[in-house]
Amino acid sequence: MSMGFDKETFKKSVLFNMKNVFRKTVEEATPEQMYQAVAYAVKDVIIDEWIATHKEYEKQDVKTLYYLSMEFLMGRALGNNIINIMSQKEVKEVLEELGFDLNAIEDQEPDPALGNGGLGRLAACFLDSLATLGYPAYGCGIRYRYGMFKQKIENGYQVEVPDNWLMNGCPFEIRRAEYATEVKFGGHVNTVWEDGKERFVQEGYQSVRAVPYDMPIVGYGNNVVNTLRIWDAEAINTFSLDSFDRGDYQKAVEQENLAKTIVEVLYPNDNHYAGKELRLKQQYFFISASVQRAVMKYMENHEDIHRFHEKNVFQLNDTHPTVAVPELMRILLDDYRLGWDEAWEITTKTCAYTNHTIMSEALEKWPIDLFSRLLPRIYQIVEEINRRFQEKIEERYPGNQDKVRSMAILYDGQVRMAHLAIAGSFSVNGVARLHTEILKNQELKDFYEMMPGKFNNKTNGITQRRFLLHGNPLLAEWITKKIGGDWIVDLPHIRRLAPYAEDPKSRQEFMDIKYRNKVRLAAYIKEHNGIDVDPRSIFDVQVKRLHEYKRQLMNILHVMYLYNQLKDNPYMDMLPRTFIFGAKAAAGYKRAKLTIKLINAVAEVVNRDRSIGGKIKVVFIEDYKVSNAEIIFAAADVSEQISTASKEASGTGNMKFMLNGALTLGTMDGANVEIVEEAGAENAFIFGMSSDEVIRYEKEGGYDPMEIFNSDSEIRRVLMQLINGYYSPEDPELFRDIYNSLLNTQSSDRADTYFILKDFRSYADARSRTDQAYRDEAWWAKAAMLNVACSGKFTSDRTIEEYVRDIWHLEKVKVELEEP
Ligand code: GPU
Repeated sequence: MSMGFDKETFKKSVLFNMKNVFRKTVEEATPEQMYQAVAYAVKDVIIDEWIATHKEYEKQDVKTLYYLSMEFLMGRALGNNIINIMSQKEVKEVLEELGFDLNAIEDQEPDPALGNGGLGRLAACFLDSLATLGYPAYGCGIRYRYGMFKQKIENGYQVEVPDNWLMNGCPFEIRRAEYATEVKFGGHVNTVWEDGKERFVQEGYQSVRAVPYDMPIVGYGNNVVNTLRIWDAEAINTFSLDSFDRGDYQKAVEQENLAKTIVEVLYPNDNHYAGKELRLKQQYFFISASVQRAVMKYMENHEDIHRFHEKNVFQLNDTHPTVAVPELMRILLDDYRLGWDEAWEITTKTCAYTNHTIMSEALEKWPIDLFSRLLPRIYQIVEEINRRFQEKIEERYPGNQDKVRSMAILYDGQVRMAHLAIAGSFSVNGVARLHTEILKNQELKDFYEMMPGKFNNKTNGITQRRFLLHGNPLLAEWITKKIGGDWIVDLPHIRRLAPYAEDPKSRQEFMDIKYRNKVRLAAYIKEHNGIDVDPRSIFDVQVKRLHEYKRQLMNILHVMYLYNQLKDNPYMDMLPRTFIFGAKAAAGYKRAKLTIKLINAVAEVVNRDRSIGGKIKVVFIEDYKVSNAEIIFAAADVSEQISTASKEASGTGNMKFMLNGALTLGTMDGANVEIVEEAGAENAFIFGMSSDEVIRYEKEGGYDPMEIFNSDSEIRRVLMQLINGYYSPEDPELFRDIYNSLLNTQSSDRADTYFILKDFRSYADARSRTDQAYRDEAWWAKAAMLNVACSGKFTSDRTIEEYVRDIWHLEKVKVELEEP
């Protein structure tokens, strides 16, 4: 139990907050009001630790990490915070005494979904680990009014519903008006002379006031509370009629509107660059505010700006925050009047960049006209960075214009943000071993050759506190009973579970827990989808964003293929299997949305068909998000990780499944490679082309999906069902686009860009191997337990320790609480 926690005080605090916030007694309260009152009471406990942590940071004058990210996919805070202050048992008891159930109260909290998928969730896991390990860190981001949309399925189609997560307020956040800063857009740059030196001033700009809201990030049982700082935008001048008189009316209205729109909504694109002006505004808005504040904070208790990098490090979560490089330069040059070389040295010793994809459509390339119009002073600085960087390239490769062209920051009318990030950072890392190798040898080869020392790998990780301790309490308790609780803060200890994989009784206990978790998920599915699923069937799960490269289409095509086989032979020897999908598609991604419709259309036909004896069920879980993810991972038998090799930088869902004892059915892509290495190839089902083969086909051609269509009648039959109305009798042409994508050369792309038909047979074979393996329950239990036992590497605690050792160089801080 946490030092600062006392049951009676806590109960009083709940009652007090109920009265103070809602003017109600607990008996009169709705569950939602009870959630709020409990959250405020928990915040009361956290606040003392929060204050103590920051006192300690100041006292020790620590080096601080700023994790700069457009996305933080935090998920619900209440349950996690209660676990991390180690008071779950006590809070549960207090609530029971008051007549409430903790789980039901937790369910009242909206999921803060200020992120799309893996990249945003990684940021959230990192914050959890940083606090738990005691490292001084801020997450810096945007307080979007609307987060990731809520997904409704209507008539099989995805419908996007706005996510008004702040509707009832957020009890954990604190508005910090005292740290508000101004962020400027547009106008032009004027040169004035001052003390014989040029000074650049931005004039005729519009600006907004950036106001930070702080959320506590609670470490596990160590009194450390870090901060997620998300910025809201407000109008700089409250609207006044004077401005009308002064003729500034138009500008005042514009500034008001700018503030309103800038933080309005999270762009729902994952792994995709859309080039929207408002998105660039969002990027500069939160970066300028965060960097200004970091510099100000540093100067509050340091004299010498030249040593800024000794106390501060900025980690850029993909290229989205890359304007931090020219923004820090701007502050050093214009506000602190440093020379270019000294400013550049500080900047490049402060910034580090993480790459999260090699998909070319995700690369950010801003048109120069847009970029320079919106950020005129920043653009000037980028031009100078580019000029000097090109000089460096020429120095290194005299006369080699190809190198200059391939590496330039400004090229072909565009600002290439990845190149700016690499030039401006002292470290460039990929997120899994294979991904980093591909960066070094293919995508960023030229950069690697010129500056090999910058490149390093940091294989992703996940927090076991949320995805096992909170999400799977049955398994968590059982593990702790067997081997003690060290795994909670030191996941590699979980290897002590391995010997139990040999023990029949332990296997039985483990499988019973899996079964109970499947019952829990079945109940969720019944309640939310109205579908009955059999918890004794194999739960075969693919949950992640919908994207062609992740190949949900291959999965559902294979379900169609199995269904055909069953229709031909209803007595086919096949274990009952429930195929579970969960995925949001970007609102403008047509083919992804059509794939969701296809999955639901297949579900509609298959789930109703009594002739197949319930051997196949297909379930599409609506609104996949962090809170239901916790329930889904706990219940999975098979983890579908089937991206085209080379395309998934790492994946992190794969790790969450493993930790919960699902077996991986996957390609040798991303972190799957390392998962299989840890778990043993014999405890996974691997299939498909290697990344080398994929890359060779992409370079040299030689793949024709039509050959497969012509020679494989079963595949042909499945594909024909996309265009003969088998799953869409009311509109036989409905899935024509999907059919075309697999067989007809698209405008610029090869047909079947993601090698679905090429890998199909190998996938089908891997799936039938899982069916065979599941028949041997003892074997399956052992393999599943070994997956859990071997998951130690994939804790984000390990990832963070590697970032600290190789990149951030932070010191661990201990926080002692004074006796209450
Ligand atoms: N990722 Br770029 C996203 O979730 N969104 C993005 O915009 C970009 C990358 C993911 C990768 O696809 C996934 O493989 C990786 O595990 C994750 O970032 C975290 O590194």
